[in-house]
Parts: sequence; C-alpha cells; structure tokens
Amino acid sequence: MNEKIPHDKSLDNSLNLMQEGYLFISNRVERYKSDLFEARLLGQRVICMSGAEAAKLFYDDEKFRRKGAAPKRVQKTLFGENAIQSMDGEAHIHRKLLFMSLMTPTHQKRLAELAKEHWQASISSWEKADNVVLFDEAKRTLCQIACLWAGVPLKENEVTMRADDFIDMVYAFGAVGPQHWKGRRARTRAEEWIRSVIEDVRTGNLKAEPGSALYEMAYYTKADGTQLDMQMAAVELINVLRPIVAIATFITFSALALHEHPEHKQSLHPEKVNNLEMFAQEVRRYYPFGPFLGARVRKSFIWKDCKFKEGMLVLLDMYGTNHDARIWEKPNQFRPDRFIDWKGSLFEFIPQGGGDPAKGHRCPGEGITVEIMKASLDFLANSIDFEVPNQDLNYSLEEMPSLPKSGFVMSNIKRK
Ligand code: PAM
Repeated sequence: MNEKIPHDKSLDNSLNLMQEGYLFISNRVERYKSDLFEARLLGQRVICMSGAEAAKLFYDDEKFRRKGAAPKRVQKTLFGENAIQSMDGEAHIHRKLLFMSLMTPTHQKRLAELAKEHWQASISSWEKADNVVLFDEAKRTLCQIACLWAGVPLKENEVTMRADDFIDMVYAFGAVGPQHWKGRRARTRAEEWIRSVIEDVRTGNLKAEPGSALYEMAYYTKADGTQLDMQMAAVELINVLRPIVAIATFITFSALALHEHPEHKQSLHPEKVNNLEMFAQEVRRYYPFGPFLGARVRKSFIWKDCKFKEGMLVLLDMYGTNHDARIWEKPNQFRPDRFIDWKGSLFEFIPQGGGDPAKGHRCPGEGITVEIMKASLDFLANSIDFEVPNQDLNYSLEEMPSLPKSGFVMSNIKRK
C-alpha cells in the first residue's frame, strides 16, 4: 500500500466508476487535493492520476507498457484483441508508422473533401424529410467515406449495418449488459467482413490501390519480416475505419455547441479556417468522449513520493486534464478563442491521448478528426439553414461514451 498518496476508502470503486463516469477521477483529485490517488477497481489496486505532469509521466515508455492494460472487455469491443493499442517497443513503433503513413495531411485533406461532397449531396433528400438525426447521418456518411477512401467495397444497402457495427463497438467500451454484448457481436461481424475483404485482396479477387489503407494493411510486413495473419490485418484495418466513423460523436457535439453558442456562428466563415479550427478544438476539449487511458507499470519506480509498483494499472484522466483549471481558464466555459495562442503542448490537451503519436500511443488520427470536423462545421454553419425542434439534447457525464440523447434532430432544412 502507498502511504504517501490518498487512498479512496471504498473497498472497491468499480461501481463508483460506472456511476460517476467522466468525473470519477477529477471528483477524487478535488476531494483529496492530489493529482494522484490509489483506488481499487475491478479487484485490483490502481493509481489514478490527472493533469499535464501526470500525462507526461504516463507517456514515458520506459516507465509504462500497454500490454495487459486494456481489459478484455474493451479489447473484445473497441480495440480488437492484441491490436496496436496493446503493443509495446519496436514492434509497436513499426506498426504505428504504418498507421501514421495512412493519416498524413494528404489523407486528411482527401477525407475532408469526401466529407464535404457527401454532406452537400445529402441536402436535397434532407430538404424533403420532416426531420433528420445528425448523429445517424454522420455515422453513415463517415462509414461511406472511410470505406471509399480506404478502398474497402461497401454496397449502398450495407451502409447502415456497417456504420451501426462500428458505432456499437465504440459505444460498448464503458457499457455493461445488452449494450456491451451488442458491441461484441458488432465486432465479430465486422471482423468477419473485413477478413474476407483482406482475403480477396491477397488472392487477387479484389484489386487494391498501393497506398490505400486496404492495400497497405493487407501487405504490411511486421518488424520481424512476416505478414499479419488475416485476423490481425482485419483487426488493424478496423482500427483505421472505426475511429473515422466515431468522429460522428464529435460532429454531433459540434452541432450542439453551435446550437448552444449561436454567437460563434458568424465567425465560422468558410474562409476563416482558423476559426473553424479553434471551434473544433474547443469541441474536442469541452465535450466528453475519451474518459481515461490505462497503462501498466513496466518497472517499479517512485514519482512524487508515490510508489509505482511493477505491473500496477495506472489510469490517466483525459477528461479531467482537458478541464484542469491550472491549464484552462474557466474550463467549464465553451470558449473557442482560448485556442488563439495555443502552442500545441503535447500533454495539456489530450482528447485523443498525449505525447508524440509517432513514438507513443497518442491517436494518429487527430489530423483526420480535426479536418473532418472543420468540413462538417463549415457545412452546418454555411451550407444549410435548419431548425432545432424540441428534443432531449442532454448528455450524461455518467455514461461512457456520451452523446446528446436525441442525436441532434434538425428539421425544416434548406440549402443556403
Ligand atoms: C475509436 O478507437 O474507435 C475511437 C473512439 C475511442 C473513444 C474512447 C477512447 C477511450 C479509451 C479507453 C477506454 C477505456 C474505458 C474503460 C471503461 C471501463
């Protein structure tokens, strides 16, 4: 037991974690006036930590490893088993370079253009509809453009099912019961589908363009010179496609932000790219998506008088760090202009993880996320007029991941 840091008194905090959700760590950081505390979660002792200094420590790969950190229930839904998120060392860096090569500014731009085209093409059917649920439209659009960009064939009548499966994998990670099991079934189905696509490429039944995510994943050779087996190639290609579909959550929160803060709308002129970017960044900071991240102590060490014992699970508070008043003035206010002079620190703003994405576990797709969000915001603010009928726009900080309950319903949509 660590005497030097606060200990949560509960015998086991798992229930509190489910009840307090995104605020579980920051509630205790505040209560104990300490960036670090120890708790029992899922039958083990865990160190929870928050803030930029903690994030910097967390991304020191000599101190932490990822193998064995993500619980099986998260691997069987969100990440896939033994995938890139659970790798370490040279093998991890080697595979990460493949992911990075698929997410360069050229790819970001291409995906943003596709998003723009798809949004524009939706307008005429939206004009005829009584109302439209933005989250549902976004997940379908993102699934279509992700597959198109990646080179994965997707028939029109399959779009909803595949999009739902990707979203169900994401919305299962913090869930228990039916929603969790739905995520597991979605993963099984998606893996089966993508395995067969990879197989078709390898047997020559499907042509894949060199440089596309499909081609590069199908023919990637690991650091040891061998090819990924079919299952692993499918899991990793899903790790490229699913997070793009998950951007639907940030798009829905973007619409909510526009609705709650209409005073920003006129600043989102298509030419004012910086304003679009600041707005997107503030959406990623302010609204809840990733709650916390986990790693295991590689080798025992002491930090701030706290003993990090080999093998211990350590959780880093993403949501709390993005709302840390030492970093963010009035963190609970939505203020895109806080990003005007943003210098881009690697550990203070961590909606998709911290550190250097090429060297560690930070999400390699942040550029894609921000560019797709900007294209979508531009569309919502400048290409259409719509009404927001009465609906439940509340989102819960207890449910992980969260989303405005109604999915953001728009009505009386008109092209501008
Ligand atoms: C993706 O990979 O599809 C992008 C969406 C991921 C969002 C959440 C990332 C959070 C990381 C880990 C979750 C562990 C939560 C455990 C809850 C008990």
